[in-house]
Amino acid sequence: MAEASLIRPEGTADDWTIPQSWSSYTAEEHATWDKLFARQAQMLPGRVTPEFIEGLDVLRLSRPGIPDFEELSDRLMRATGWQVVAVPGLVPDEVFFDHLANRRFVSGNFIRRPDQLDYLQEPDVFHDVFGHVPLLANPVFADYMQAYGQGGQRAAQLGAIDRLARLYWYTVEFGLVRSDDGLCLYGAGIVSSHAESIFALDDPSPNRIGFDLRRVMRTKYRIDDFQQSYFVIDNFEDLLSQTLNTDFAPVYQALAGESEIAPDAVLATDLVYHRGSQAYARSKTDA
Ligand code: HBI
Ligand code: FE
Repeated sequence: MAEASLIRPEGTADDWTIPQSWSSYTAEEHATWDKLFARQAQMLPGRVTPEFIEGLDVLRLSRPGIPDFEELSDRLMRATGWQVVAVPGLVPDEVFFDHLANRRFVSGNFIRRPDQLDYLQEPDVFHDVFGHVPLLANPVFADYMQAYGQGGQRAAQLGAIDRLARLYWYTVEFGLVRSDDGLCLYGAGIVSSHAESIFALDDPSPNRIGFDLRRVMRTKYRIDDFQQSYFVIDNFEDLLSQTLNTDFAPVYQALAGESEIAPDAVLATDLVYHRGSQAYARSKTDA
């Protein structure tokens, strides 16, 4: 995350939270949410991990349209002790980690315009709430997200935030998980995107590789295009145990001596579910 670009906007608290101002959403903004929600809720069953579908119920509140974070947080708090707080957009890494470590998920309070339905760079309320919140209702994933926040605070002390950002990117944002009959989606960046929900599972161009913590922490990623590699976990319990039971300090030390891996690379040591054709044209910005 480019820190310099994140200037705390006027009226934002020290922890960068702002009022959601639910009553100021327009009918068009609520309609945009309903349109995005209906499209994804219709196309995801059978494609997304079942825990996501189970978690979707937490979003089915008393009214249609953009969820009211107070009502949403009441329900989420009862499920896993999490709440959703509004922020103006991306927040500095340390602020982000502190919120996660305290079971607060930060969500942009703005929604994309109707002409941005299929893609926007900055996470809006649909990406953050539809993409991330349903799995926060799953106790194991909820624990993983808090462990990630705590790990982030430690990584910040060790100057290793970029390593952890890659772990977040290739799991929380763009992760796949094994199921009895193939691969399923779970990453928020995928499930909140109609096109990538199809691309990530069906397109022949990206690699699909078995998740390995150190391998992922060495792998660069792109922020403005479909992923060139997706990493597949066995289940959330395994992902959580790899995070909880690892002292990351020696891992960061070891990684410092190892080369970085390009986003489209396949290593001889990889567990390859699918070797991508990489035929898909790309923009050229590595993160
Ligand atoms: N801020 N609002 C917001 N949402 C995010 O997902 C987010 C962020 N800041 C940093 C960040 N994600 C990632 O770079 C973390 O891995 C640090
Ligand atoms: Fe996200």
